Amino acid sequence: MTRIVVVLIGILISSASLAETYTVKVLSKHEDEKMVFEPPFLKVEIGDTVVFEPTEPGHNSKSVLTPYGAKSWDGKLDNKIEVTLETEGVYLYECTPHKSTNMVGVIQVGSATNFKKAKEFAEQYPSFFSFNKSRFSDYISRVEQAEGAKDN
Ligand SMILES: [Cu+2]
Repeated sequence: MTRIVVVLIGILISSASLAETYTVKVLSKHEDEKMVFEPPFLKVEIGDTVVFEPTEPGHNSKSVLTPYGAKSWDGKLDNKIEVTLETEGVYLYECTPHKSTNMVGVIQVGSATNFKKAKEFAEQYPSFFSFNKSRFSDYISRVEQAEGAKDN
């Protein structure tokens, strides 16, 4: 009995320590890009956490497309926000004040269950100006798709 408990605790500890935390910097300028998330594309596993770090003022992070059943987020301006991603699929997010300049990002959690929807959304994303117009599609193109994966 004691042995079973010890094994169970061991499993709990090892699975908890497997969850990772990633930081996305929210920037006004990065190299030759303006109004940008860094890194703009992340591939993580279910249960991992992404922290949006308000590195420079005047930005936020808000999800605009999440997989079915997943939690959305809506960060306040200049506030750090931590998002734990419990549902697999593709997540698209924006910085609300700079959506018109395509300040956007993509996170893939596990397999890309909603890839088609995400791609369509990104293609129709209203970009009022021509700045960085290809960003969403560039980031989406980095999503890894498993062969024969179903899409919902
Ligand atoms: Cu911004």
